[in-house]
Formats: sequence, C-alpha cells, structure tokens
Amino acid sequence: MKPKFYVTTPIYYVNDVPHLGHAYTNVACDALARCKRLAGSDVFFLTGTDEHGQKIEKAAATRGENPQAFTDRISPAFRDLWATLGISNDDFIRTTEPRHKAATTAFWQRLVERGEIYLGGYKGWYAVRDEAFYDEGETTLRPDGSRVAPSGAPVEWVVEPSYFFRLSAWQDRLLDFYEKNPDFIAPQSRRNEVLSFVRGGLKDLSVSRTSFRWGIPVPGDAAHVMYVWVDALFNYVTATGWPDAEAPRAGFWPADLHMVGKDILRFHAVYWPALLMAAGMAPPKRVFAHGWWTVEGEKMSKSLGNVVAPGDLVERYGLDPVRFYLLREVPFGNDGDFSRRALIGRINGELANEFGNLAQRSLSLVARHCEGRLPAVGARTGDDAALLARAAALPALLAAAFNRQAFHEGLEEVWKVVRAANAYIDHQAPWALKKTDPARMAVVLRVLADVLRVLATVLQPVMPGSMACMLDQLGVAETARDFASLATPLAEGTPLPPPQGVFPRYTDAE
Ligand code: ME8
Repeated sequence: MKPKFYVTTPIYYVNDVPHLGHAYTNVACDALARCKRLAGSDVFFLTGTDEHGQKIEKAAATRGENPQAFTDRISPAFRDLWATLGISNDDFIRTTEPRHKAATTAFWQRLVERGEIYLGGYKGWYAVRDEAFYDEGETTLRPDGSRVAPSGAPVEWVVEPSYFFRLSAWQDRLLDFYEKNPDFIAPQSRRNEVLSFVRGGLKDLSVSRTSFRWGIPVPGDAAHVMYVWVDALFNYVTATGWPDAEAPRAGFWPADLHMVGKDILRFHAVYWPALLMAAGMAPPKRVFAHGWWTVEGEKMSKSLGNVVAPGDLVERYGLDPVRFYLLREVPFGNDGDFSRRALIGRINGELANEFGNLAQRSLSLVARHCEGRLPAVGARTGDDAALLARAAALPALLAAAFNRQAFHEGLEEVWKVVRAANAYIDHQAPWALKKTDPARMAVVLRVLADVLRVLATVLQPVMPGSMACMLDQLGVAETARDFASLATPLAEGTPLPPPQGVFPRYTDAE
C-alpha cells in the first residue's frame, strides 16, 4: 500500500479576493503534493475558504449583501484562481457547507462531554480583522487614543457571555508534546517563539460569541455562535469525513503538514493541538509557518494600491515562471520581497538562458543529426558517467529538501545539475563532433537527453505544464513520469517530436 500524505493550506477569508500571498502558500503546498505523488505517496491535498465570523459578516454588510450570498460570490474567486495556478488540490472545503457544520457540531459536543468547555463571560480586547482576542499587554495605545493589536489591527472592547475552552489545563501537556515532537513546528525560530509563548502561561480560550449571528450555532445554546477559529481549524478534520470512520479519507487524519503563514501560527501550533487532544484526537504531525511577502519593498495593501493579483502575473509572465520564481527566490520560511525585476531576471537567466537553451540546443541537434530519433546509450566516458550520476541523485535530494519544506534548496540542487550540464555540452561540443566523430556525438546527445529527462521529471512539481511539454519532446510516455520510472531507460530509436522552446525570454513591451 502507498504511504498516505495529507497536506493542507489555510482556508482563506472570503472578505476579499485572493492575492499573491494566498497564491504563495498554495503553490508551495502544490509543489509538495505533486512531489509526494511522483515519489509514490497517496496524497490528499486540501484547500478552501473560511466563511463565518464577524469579519465576513461585516464585509457582507458593507456591500449590502447577505453573508451567505456574499460568500457564495467570493469563494469561487479562490477556486478559480487555484485552477489558473495549476493547483492540484483534491478537495475544496467551504466552512458554510453542511458537512462542515455537522462535523464541527459533533466535535463541540465531544469537547462538552469531556468537560473541556464551560460557560463564563468574556471581558477584553478583540480584533475583528484578525478574529483574535488579545490581552491588554499585547495591545498598543496610539496617540489618537485608539488601540491596536501586534498585527496593527484595531481592537475593540468586548463584554459578553461566552463559552470557554480549558486551554490553561493543557499548558504542560502541550510543552510535553512539543518536546517529544521536535519537528512539530518549523522553522526552528518559530518553534522557539511558540514555546516561549506557551511557557509564559495559557489562559482559557473564549470559544463562542453572542454579539453577532454569522457562525455555526453552539449546540443547545442558540444564543451563541462558535468562535470562528474553532470552526475554521476543524475544516482539516471535516474533510477527512470525520466522524465517519468508514469515510474514504478517514485514514488521512492526522494531517502530515499544515502549511500556514507566520501570522496564524499560534492558532495552529497552540490552540489546535490542544483542542484535538482535549477531544481525544490526534494532533497534526507538523505545522510550517512560512514568511511574508512585501511588494517592491512595501507592505501589500489596498490603500497603497499595490496588491498583486496572481492572475495578472500569470497572464504577463506565464504560469510556470511565476511558480518557479515564488519558490526559487526566497529561502522558504524567510520573508520575501516581490519585484518584477527579480522575476524577469529569473525568467531570462535561469529559465531561458540556462535551462531552456540547454534543452533547445540538445534537442535540436538530435532532430538535425540523429534523424529526430533518440540515440542509443553507447559507450560512456567518465565525464558522461559523472554527469549522469549527479542527475540520478536528484529525485532523492529534491524529495528530501521538499519534505523539510526547503523548496529553495531542492531547486538549487537541480540548478547545480543544470549548470553542470551546460558546462558538459560546451566542453563536449557535440555540434563539432558531427564531422569528426559522429558516434561520439550520438553518445553525448543521449547523455544530454537522459539528463534532461531527469531534470524535467524532478521539476514537474514546480513547473508542471512546461515540464510535461519537455517530457513530450523527450518521448517520455505520460505513464512513465514518476520518480520510479527513471530507473527504466528510454528505448533507443524513439521518434521525438520537433523541438520547441519551453521558456521564451521575457522582453518588456514598454
Ligand atoms: O488567516 N505573504 O485567512 P487569510 C505571505 N482564515 N503569505 C500571505 C500573505 C503575504 N503577504 N498574505 C496572506 C486566515 N498570506 C484564516 C485562516 S486556517 C484554519 C484559517 C497567506 O485569508 C498566508 O498563508 O487572512 C497566511 O497565513 C494566509 O494567507 C492568511 O489568509
């Protein structure tokens, strides 16, 4: 049986349309999901939209829409963007779906039965924009008398009856869990932040609201709706079919990886495992908090008018170059700055000049001098074997890096081989061998075709469309594009389609 792998993205708030930040998380998860599939896992990749809570209710009211109609209108913008970006999610969950309301209600009841939830009253600060409660000490008083959360979101004073989750009772068990599972939170610096937050002491968590209606009703007390984060986090379990133990995806819980931005790590690494353990359920295996993108040095914001629409980028630069740039440019986990100059630099440098040219040069020589047929393996030299050995190591290197979410490291390993292959072709000069030693030329071109095959295979997770095109040109059957198939050599004499450039240079019309 194939090993199971379950990866999730955050479910995004539908108060606004998706932007580059959302695209980043989903592209990273997609690359990992595709890599796992190629390496032989049975993958479940989930994304979706977070549709309840005060923020969504307000956003709908501002537009004069009822919240259900509003979420029905915005959620498809996310679904459509994922199709545009080639995201291979296996399910798309909306928290307003009946399956989710039913599962979350059952989860709540379980927490009540286990004595983990009690009725009390909340008095304190709340930021609607973050949908988060804050201690006064975490907030800052501004000169104009307003108060803001660490995120900069305005907070308001809230006094209302509320159900509480006994989070304080889970402090030691959480610390014990982190200790026994050193890879649960990554990167390490983020793990340290979470540890010191939890060591600082946990208060019980307010888990219901009474001052608005847009949420899942608390079972048995319709005056309350569940706190939107409890509702939202549970999506990851709902999608596995819980509580139906016979559901087709029941075996996917616990999730292998929740990918999140650093803004929502506390919810995923503290509240979520505590809630699950309190319900007698397994916590997820890992939470990775990636960094934050700015745009040309500025925070992305509507008021600055610099919000990057991923669809526009794809239209202008092409899908795969954008996906590549996002994962190649910034060490995954660090913050990054989106710049068109840097994107164009990657397109023209690494994709067009280095990789595209390598493929184009090799394949057009095969077309011209080998009658468009894949040459035989022939007698290989030490140089040939050395390059091939470096290529052969790539699937394992890439998978190991991706399994640590070090996408940039995986790509750097691939690029080392791209550069080595360029040095090889320059040194071997197969174009000159045509006259002097055609047999050797054929061997060299076959080495290059085999190296290109590996490169195109391992780059599929990041650039699926263009690598499919390259594998077509190398005569690799669609059923033989996973990592295991690399062990089987391509048949000599396979007719290859006429080569065509995969990565055009970008020239600015302006
Ligand atoms: O927080 N750079 O939804 P959300 C990088 N509904 N990533 C960014 C980004 C940026 N500038 N901006 C957004 C929520 N993101 C909740 C989640 S999960 C149970 C509920 C990405 O729409 C990043 O992944 O505010 C971040 O965590 C997420 O979008 C926040 O999306």
